[in-house]
Amino acid sequence: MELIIKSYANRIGTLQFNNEGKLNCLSHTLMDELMRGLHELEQEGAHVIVLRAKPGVKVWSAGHDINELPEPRRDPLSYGDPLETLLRNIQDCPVPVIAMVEGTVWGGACDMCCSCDMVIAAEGSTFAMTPAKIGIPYNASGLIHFVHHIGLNKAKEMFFTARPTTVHEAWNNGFVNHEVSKEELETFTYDLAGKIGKNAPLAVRAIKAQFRLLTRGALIDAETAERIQAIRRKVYDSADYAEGIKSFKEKRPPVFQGR
Ligand code: YXS
Repeated sequence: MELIIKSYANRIGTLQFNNEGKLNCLSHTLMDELMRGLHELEQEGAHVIVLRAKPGVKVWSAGHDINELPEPRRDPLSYGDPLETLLRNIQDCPVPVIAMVEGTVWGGACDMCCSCDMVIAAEGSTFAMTPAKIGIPYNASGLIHFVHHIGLNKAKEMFFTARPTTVHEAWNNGFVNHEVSKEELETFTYDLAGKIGKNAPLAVRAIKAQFRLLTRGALIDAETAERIQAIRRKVYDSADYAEGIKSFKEKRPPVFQGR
């Protein structure tokens, strides 16, 4: 693995992003390595896994690799998209996964934190959901994640404004378990991971599995699911989605026309 550094000690696995040059953006390769790392660490006997970036990063992860977003007219966040598959892999990982965050977190990387079982973030961290800046309709499972974690109004504000949420707001919203100083981030996180690692692994796994089943979101009927898909298709078929990606690549502000 090149874009992820995997390590294991005392029942705690660690997966560290290793692509600062591209701001640890979630490329298909990096996400494949993350999923492989989760599986391997669980097989090696990890009782808990920490996701992290290198100490001192300014950008923890810049989110989905925009260069790998599908061209317009294709769903950018379909069920089989590597990002969606990664999020489910984290949620379904039999052992708890902790996001240890410093720096800024963007787009799909925020949803990745949401999919983890806990988030411990250093002072000065921020979290921004930016699909509306790029012209992406997001998707039902992702939106439900945020409603569950931070409540409907805060989730709407995060998505509609696309502004970075401070770690203190995120802690207040329940998105972050602990806000700690940069100096104590690593010690605090691994102490907490150690507490989990010492508990009965079968019980911890069973409790995580029950949380996963109990929080799968409200059941929706087939017609509602189809209506959601129709609403989303109008957006990823739009000229605005094409403009969102094009403007990012041309390093200029997007000019959205509402069509
Ligand atoms: O020009 P070079 O080749 O040096 O590359 C630049 C950026 O193009 C690149 N880069 C990215 N490449 C692909 N995907 C990305 N998400 C991405 N972000 C950055 O990294 C190099 C350095 O970027 P630069 O010059 O902008 O650095 P900066 O320090 O001035 O600004 C850092 C950021 C993170 C504030 C800025 O790069 C930024 O705003 N990036 C986009 C963050 C974002 O909106 N991510 C969401 C991606 S879409 C997604 O996750 C979901 C699909 S959704 O949108 O639905 O949530």
